[in-house]
Amino acid sequence: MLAVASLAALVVSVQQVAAHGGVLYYSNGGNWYKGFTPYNTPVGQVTIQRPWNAYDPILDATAPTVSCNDDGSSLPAGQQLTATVAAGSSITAYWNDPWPHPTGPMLTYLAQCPGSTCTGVNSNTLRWFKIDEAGLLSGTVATGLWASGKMVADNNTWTSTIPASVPNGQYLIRFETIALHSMPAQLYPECAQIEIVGGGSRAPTAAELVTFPGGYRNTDPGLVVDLYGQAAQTQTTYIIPGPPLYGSGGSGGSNPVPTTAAPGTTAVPTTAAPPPAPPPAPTAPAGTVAQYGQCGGQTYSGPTGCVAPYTCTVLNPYYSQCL
Ligand SMILES: *[C@@H]1O[C@H](CO)[C@@H](O)[C@H](O)[C@H]1NC(C)=O
Ligand SMILES: [Cu+2]
Repeated sequence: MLAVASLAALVVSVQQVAAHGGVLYYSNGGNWYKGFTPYNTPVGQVTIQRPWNAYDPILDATAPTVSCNDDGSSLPAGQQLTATVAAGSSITAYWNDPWPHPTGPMLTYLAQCPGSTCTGVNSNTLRWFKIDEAGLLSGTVATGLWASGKMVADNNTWTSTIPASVPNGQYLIRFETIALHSMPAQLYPECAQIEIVGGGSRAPTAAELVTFPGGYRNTDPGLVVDLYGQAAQTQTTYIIPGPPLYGSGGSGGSNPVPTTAAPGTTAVPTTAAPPPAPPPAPTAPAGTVAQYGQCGGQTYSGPTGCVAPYTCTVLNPYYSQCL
């Protein structure tokens, strides 16, 4: 009887493994780091990764767990390690093999911790900036090559470079893949602790920083993609969710990224004492929507007219945008 019960439990756990997963290892500069082992007690686990307890996706992009998975709090000091990582070097995250979801973006974020260690720091209190992003690499939304498809092809790994300009310090690095094969989108974030050395002096700007939760809305165009609808057959653009890329003004990928700050936000200079905040930009007349603003969609009830010269463009049934 006992053997039968154990077998049933094993079958359930194997099915979970087959359906979803997360980051199991990291590598950087020739060093190999084993991640946390979910479904196991944290007792005795020693790793740079923040603990996470299930292979399940996060389906609410505003959930507290969106920062570092469920629940992402650190191991006790002594068990929670921090990898030393050189600015300018690349760091690779290894998802379980095979990663089952080849349709969606890949994103990598950093958040600096106050004080001398990230151990014990609540990831929900940090401000994150995006150092890497890739979405639809080629083809159409329905049948094209997605960044997560490339991740699967590359031995279920994604490699991001720590920008050389990032200041030294204690950071959480947050690798994320988002799977779009069903709605709501499935978010798979995972965090690890790193100390960046040999870095630069460009702090992220205010416009580049977000909190998690806070960085995404469930209505973000990149989270409400219908892969199976009519529009996806011909659509070749995909808007990656989250803030503008650190140090950007543009993206390295094929995705349109706003090159101007969102209305009402102002990039803060990184050096010198801040001058008094400039007066807010004049608000658009009622009933008009600024560039990149939402102007339509199935559950949308706001204004639908765009500020000249932009036109309201249907990106999918759930989201139209002034472009
Ligand atoms: C592929 O990933 C596995 C971990 O999933 C790792 O052990 C192996 O070394 C990787 N292979 C290559 C060629 O990098
Ligand atoms: Cu899954």
